[in-house]
Amino acid sequence: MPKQKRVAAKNKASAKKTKPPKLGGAGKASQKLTFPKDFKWGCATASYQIEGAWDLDGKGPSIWDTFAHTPGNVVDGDNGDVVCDHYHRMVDDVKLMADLGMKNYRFSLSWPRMFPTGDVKNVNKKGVDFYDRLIDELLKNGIEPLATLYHWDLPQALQDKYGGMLSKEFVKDFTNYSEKCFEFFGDRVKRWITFNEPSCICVLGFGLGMHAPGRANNPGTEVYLSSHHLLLAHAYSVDKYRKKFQKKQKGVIGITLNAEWWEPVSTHADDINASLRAMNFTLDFYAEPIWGGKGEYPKTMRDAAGSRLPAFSEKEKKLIDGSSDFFGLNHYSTRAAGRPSATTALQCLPREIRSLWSGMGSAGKFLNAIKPMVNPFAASYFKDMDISPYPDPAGTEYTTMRWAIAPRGFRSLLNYIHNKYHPVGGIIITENGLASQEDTKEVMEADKVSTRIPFFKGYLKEMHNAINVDGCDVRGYYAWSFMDNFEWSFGNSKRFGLVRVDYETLERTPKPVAHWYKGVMDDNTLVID
Ligand code: GBH
Repeated sequence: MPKQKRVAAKNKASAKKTKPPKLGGAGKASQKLTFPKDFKWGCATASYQIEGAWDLDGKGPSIWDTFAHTPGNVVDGDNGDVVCDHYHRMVDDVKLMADLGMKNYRFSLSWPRMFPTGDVKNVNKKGVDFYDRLIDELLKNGIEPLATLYHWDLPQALQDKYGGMLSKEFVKDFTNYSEKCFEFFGDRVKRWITFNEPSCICVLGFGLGMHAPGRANNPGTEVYLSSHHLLLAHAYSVDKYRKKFQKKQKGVIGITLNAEWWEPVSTHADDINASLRAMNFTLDFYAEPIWGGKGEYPKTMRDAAGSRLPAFSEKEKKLIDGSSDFFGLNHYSTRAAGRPSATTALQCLPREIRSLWSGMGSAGKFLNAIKPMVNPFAASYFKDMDISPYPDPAGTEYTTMRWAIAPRGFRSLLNYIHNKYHPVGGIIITENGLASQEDTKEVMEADKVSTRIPFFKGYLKEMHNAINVDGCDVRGYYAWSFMDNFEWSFGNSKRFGLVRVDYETLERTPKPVAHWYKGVMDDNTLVID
């Protein structure tokens, strides 16, 4: 049998053997896991993924409009032109949120909707008005807003003008933009996030070219340069808030980082070091400057990248050190890491191909994206990291993104962050969730037996363990996402919502998981039966 077929047959056989994880058994008393008092429960979305109205009422184009409008970048040629049309359905959406028991809602502000050219001197009144109405509507419905200033939709004008985040000019423009937002909305918004997921922005946008602005040309420098400017923009913006607004507005401001948990594939020191390097290059890259106490990048990264990784000046170090009132964390999955090995990297290729390729739209794009990972000659962020992914343990289950379902990894990650950084203000989970296939009404009705509710049960249970057993300071949880939406380069093909969106009729239908989640939020308690 050719090797490929053998592997496929083996996968099929092992898929048959593995049953869905049992969370307790019949006859066992159900377990009630209560969360800390004042725990913040809610859900999250982002502007480009739900709003639509991409060119209405004076909005300027963002780099995601440009990226999605370029053929070959997004699966099925999908884009955010209309998606959920939240821009026109906002009042009903907020009402539905309230009906589903949401007390907290994380959304993002679209910079080019309010400032079409990116420049704060040129304000689009109608764009500001939309967010004014959204915030008022939320408060009217007893929902506390958490606003993200940047969830990936940079004004295209700033990309054109100076290369966006590749230029230090970005720092000033972002700080000015954020200042306007504090001014406009800070009387009502008491929780702010500067950037959503620096690692995705810079690694996918400037390393793999899989996200806007779609660059993969110089992954050995541009990932670092864009990250550096992003962190500076974050620090200056927080400084602005603290000095000019915080006392009066009495809010908090922080940043959201994304991280997988990288589990060492063996107890061999080389593998343990490799898994730590993976944590350094993904999470600590952005966490250490902010919470590490010195305003510096991880030593492993400085050693590996040398002068390609810019250094902070003494003044900048002071500014960035401690520049977050809480630790925002987005978490989705766990992976195995070990010492570099061409063999295991190849073994993992089927998984990378499935998840990466289906997100790349075209073969040419995909090849372009894996070049920086596999080219042994060119300097790259990936080469600097110097690890290999290893295959997941047999029997691992996956979401439809091909991300492993591994709740224990969530607990490990929370412990890692808590023990390494002890963040003031605690950790807030600003995203966690899954895509699962729900293309038909029948499948949706069967959600109780699909992966969705068990996924949340598993992850919430491990979060509870991290809090109650391990003593981690976790203060909130926002499920991703309120409704199905535009999943970036995967387009509308992946459904992350608690609420189903029919993209033909734009009808919203809460999935069974939404009703289940309401129970958890209402009682501040997770029941495992
Ligand atoms: C977030 O990013 C975004 O903030 C949000 O907009 C998006 O819709 C949502 O998540 C869902 O994707 O193949 O096992 O190595 C997600 C960040 C980075 C999480 C890559 C999963 C790969 C997992 N993702 N990561 S794995």
